[in-house]
Amino acid sequence: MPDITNNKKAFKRYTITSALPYANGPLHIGHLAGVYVPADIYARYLRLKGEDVVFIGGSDEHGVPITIKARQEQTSPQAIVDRYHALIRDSFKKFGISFDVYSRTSAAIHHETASAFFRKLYDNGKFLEKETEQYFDAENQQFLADRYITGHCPHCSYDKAYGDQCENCGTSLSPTDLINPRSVLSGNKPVMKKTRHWYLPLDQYEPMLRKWILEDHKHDWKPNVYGQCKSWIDQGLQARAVTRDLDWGVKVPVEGTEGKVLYVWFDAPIGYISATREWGEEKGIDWEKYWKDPESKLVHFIGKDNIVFHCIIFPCMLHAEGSYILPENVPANEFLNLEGDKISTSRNWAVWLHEYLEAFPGKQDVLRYVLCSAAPETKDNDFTWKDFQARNNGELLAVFGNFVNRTLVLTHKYFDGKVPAVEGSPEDPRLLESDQQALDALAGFPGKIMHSLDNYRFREALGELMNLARLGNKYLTEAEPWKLFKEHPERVRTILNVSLQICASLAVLCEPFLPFTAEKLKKMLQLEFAGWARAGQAGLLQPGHQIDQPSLLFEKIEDSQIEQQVKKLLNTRERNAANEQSAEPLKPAISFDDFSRLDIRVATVLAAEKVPKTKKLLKLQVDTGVDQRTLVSGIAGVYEPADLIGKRVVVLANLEPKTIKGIESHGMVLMAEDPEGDLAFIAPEKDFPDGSIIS
Ligand code: B3M
Ligand code: ZN
Repeated sequence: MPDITNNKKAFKRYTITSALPYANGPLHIGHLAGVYVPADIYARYLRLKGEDVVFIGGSDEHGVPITIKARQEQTSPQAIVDRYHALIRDSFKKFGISFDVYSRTSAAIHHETASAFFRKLYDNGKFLEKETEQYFDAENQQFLADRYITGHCPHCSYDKAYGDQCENCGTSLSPTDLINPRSVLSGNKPVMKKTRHWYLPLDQYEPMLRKWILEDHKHDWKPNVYGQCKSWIDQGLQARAVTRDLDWGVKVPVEGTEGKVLYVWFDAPIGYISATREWGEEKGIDWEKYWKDPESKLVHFIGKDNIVFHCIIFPCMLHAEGSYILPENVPANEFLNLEGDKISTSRNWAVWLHEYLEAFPGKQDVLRYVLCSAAPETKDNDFTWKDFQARNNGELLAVFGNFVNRTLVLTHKYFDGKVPAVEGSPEDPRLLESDQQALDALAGFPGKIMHSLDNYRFREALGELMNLARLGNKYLTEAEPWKLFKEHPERVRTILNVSLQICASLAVLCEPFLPFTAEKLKKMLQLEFAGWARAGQAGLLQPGHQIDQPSLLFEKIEDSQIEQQVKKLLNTRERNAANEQSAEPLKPAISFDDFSRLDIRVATVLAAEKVPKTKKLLKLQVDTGVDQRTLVSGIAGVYEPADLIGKRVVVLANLEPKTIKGIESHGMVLMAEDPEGDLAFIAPEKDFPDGSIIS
């Protein structure tokens, strides 16, 4: 991993953004691990150092996934985003993600900001205007952008690739790349229709990107991020459409463009700017310098699927606008898997944050800890409940919690909760070598943790924090003050003073990672504000300082609690397996009108015979209550003709007649089919007269 602390440029302030989650579903552990825990650690760390920081978050409320969800639930996009924006914001708050502002892209200030941004580029001739043919759903009278169209992926043949991306192989696509394209709205084959759009000519920015990324950031960007950018640039960049024919989004601010909005990936990153503006205007702070002053450091926290948008497209937009700085770093993470499988919303393969809190109330820091320890920083990583339990019981509880608790309990036991002074008798040195070693090691920790954090190595930083707790635990265990009090009370004073200094530094240094624990521990130690600079020093707690009664920082997580979670996932896995085996995917929604055009009724089989020279077909004579008619049905393999006479069936009576093997078939007998292809007639539960309507 690159090390950027050696050629560190000094910055006056920090603008930290975290990807804006789509407001079309709740948050899960993958979101936290990949983006928000690292971003929050970074923001808290910088604040603790006294830096000027704005930490930006918000909901991404435009885009096709949201309108599709609204359609599925037969409600408005606004209702969908209102619901999830509230849920998401609440989860972030509960997990201590310390945004300075959490905004949303349906806010008026965002529409205004994004619109002005587009308009400036438009007025300065930064776009190409092109008329092209695009897929159109004739039945729904709608252009099929992005996720409104699906088909086979040209790279991996996955049959549910979208018009903007294949979720199986990760390739980004355009609708015309899809093989056998279908409208998500109607299931129909789309037609081509002319439309006019604006494009950002990325190819024109290639020299700028080459210099800025491939040269200037060769050594400080993560290899996965740098590598993706290099491959994009080397493949040759193309103009990208930044508008869409949709009615949900930021309207294109150009006359005569009704029915067109900004592409969601054009407006969403501007959401970072709108949110900063909202924050600045509310607080009376000059927000623009956070985006325009070269002494501001802009850092984007994102997942790996967003790299191209944050490293190539958005920087081109910012550059084209002309007054903005570019990101200094984009420490994108890989993905977090769950118990060996890819996290998936549609398959409910996830640990949802709101459900976690129901199962483990008050244990936000435990999840933050585990997710940071297992963060997918350099490769995809796996979350397992066993690991979760082991890290809580074996690390947080057995090391951190145990050390702090023993120190505080002993301080109360021997010294009524007053910090003892380091003391010695004239013939004793005040500090033994072991004490001095512990204090020296303590002094080195803030620097080590800082070095890791400055390089976005959050796992490593957390590992160092735990090493400090380990140091304390070992020191206390080996010093055995409980055996010394009677004969050498002055040793006990020294040992507990040293242990308390370690506790105090832990309280300061753990704050970015474990904010709730830090707060509790500071309260127990009655430690008033102490910034990063004081950590590691032996004088954080002065002799005579009164500390509070200790309470446990962490609790044991029992096997039964873990088994419950594992069982829940096993159930999901079973359900998914059953669904994947048996159920065909749902067909696109139809209107009630569509349905009511079907004439389906109860009928009785009057006669049945095999259709000559076929294996499967039977010719049936049925009474539909309104007429007697002939129809042909493919059930000879399942039913013997003789067994069918008098059988109750259900018939689609207004299907247009069709000639099959020379016989005119008037309608269709409805049947159920299981995954193995076995067939069975369906019929009303009660003995209803022929002609009864099914509706
Ligand atoms: N909403 C995509 C995502 O959640 C998108 C991020 C926008 S960041 C400007 O993966
Ligand atoms: Zn694919």
